[in-house]
Amino acid sequence: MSPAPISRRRALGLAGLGVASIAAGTAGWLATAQNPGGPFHAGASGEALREPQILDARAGRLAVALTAAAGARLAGRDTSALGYNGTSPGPTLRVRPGDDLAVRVTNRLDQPTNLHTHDLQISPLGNSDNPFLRIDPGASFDYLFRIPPDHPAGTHWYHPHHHGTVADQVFGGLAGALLVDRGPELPVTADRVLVVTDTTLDADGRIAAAGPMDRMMGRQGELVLVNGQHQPTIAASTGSMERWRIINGCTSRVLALRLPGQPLAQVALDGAFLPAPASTDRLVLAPGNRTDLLIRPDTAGRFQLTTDGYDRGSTAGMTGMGRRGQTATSPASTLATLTVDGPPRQPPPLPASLPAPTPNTAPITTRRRITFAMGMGTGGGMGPGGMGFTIDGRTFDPRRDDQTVQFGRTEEWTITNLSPLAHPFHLHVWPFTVVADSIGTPPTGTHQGVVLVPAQGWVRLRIPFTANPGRSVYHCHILDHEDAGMMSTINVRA
Ligand SMILES: [Cu+2]
Repeated sequence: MSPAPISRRRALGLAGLGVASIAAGTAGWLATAQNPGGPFHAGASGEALREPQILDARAGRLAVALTAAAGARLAGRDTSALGYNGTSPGPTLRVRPGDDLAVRVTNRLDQPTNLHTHDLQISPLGNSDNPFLRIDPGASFDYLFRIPPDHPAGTHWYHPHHHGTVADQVFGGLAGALLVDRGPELPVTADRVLVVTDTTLDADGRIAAAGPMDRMMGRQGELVLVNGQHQPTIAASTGSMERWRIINGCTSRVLALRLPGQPLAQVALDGAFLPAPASTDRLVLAPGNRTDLLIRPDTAGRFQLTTDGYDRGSTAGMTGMGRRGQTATSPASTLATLTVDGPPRQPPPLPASLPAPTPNTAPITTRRRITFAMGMGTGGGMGPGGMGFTIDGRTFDPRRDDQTVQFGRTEEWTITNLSPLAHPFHLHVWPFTVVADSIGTPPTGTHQGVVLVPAQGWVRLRIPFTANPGRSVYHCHILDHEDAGMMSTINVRA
């Protein structure tokens, strides 16, 4: 196969967001008026959900080679999307607390890449989860991720994190699940990984290039995929209890999950158990967030896992953007169908409690204010479409320390968003608890790694810096914004 270099991909000129994707029946026919290369025809919809290959640690170690290259099967067709070892998502890496995870990343792309183990609580230094590393085209790099023995069990993911190429590579298909597993913690009949990604392909299976408006608003794909499949089917029996680990691996799309006819019992968020299952009928996941759900069907039927439309804000009223501006809605979409067979049967009860991390109650030693902003022609350099994306008035400079933190302390950060778009805040390596926000979201009772900061709103976080000293980053997880400079450095000094 001859990989299609990204730089030579045909620009498809997608006209901003809200490009409608029309799925007709189960054939998965997708159309867009703006796609001069013709619509992409999904090769298969409704086929049984497949899981990425699971690579398991043995005797305390998992050594894997991941080659990032063009060429992956998506929506039942061979495409020139990007994959790890030829698949998108890449293999699921499963380790236990205390294990060593050794990953040799080989870059067969035509631009630099690297690897981020999203929300693993490990060192950000050296050849560990170091976002400042760069793997050039043709080169390989050996990572060693040492999982601490007291690391919580949970659902994480991995993806590239080289500043400037992250959105292209994740939208291209580079992502995979990374599970820390202590063994059977929940009495489930099935334990599934659902990696949700989105992308846009032309008739020839090439990834659409993003235009300035896509980069400004955060690109969203016309195709929403689960484990690289278009609207797959998940078969279950009555009386079962399944664990679904759902990863929002989309570049910018917010998922507002629903499964009408089945309550969603959330048991974990971002790789950390809640204190007890929380039942809901709609669950919002920003890009980078994960949730673990228990699904307990008691009668036969077909149930659609969908995402509602989600309003991420708009640029209306911003200087230079016109009165109507551009809206940034994540469109509604069907992700998968659950088919349940069997006579009516009661599933096992939900667990009464869950092994949530012990809440941090240390006194707050430092309070910081962090401000996200975007503006036309304002400070911090010019991003896509002339829009600047800043944190505290500046764009990313890897040489500068933006926050210096004393190791061992617990801090309170208030993230204020002056812009009319919601931005997901992500801090590497050090999970936080959301104490409060501007829209009154109830506390989750556990820690997390990504939180959506409401448009013109704020969130307040408690962050223990009690493990893993070193230098890393925090940023907007709309990956186009991160690439435009909405990222800062943090140095946690022992
Ligand atoms: Cu952003």
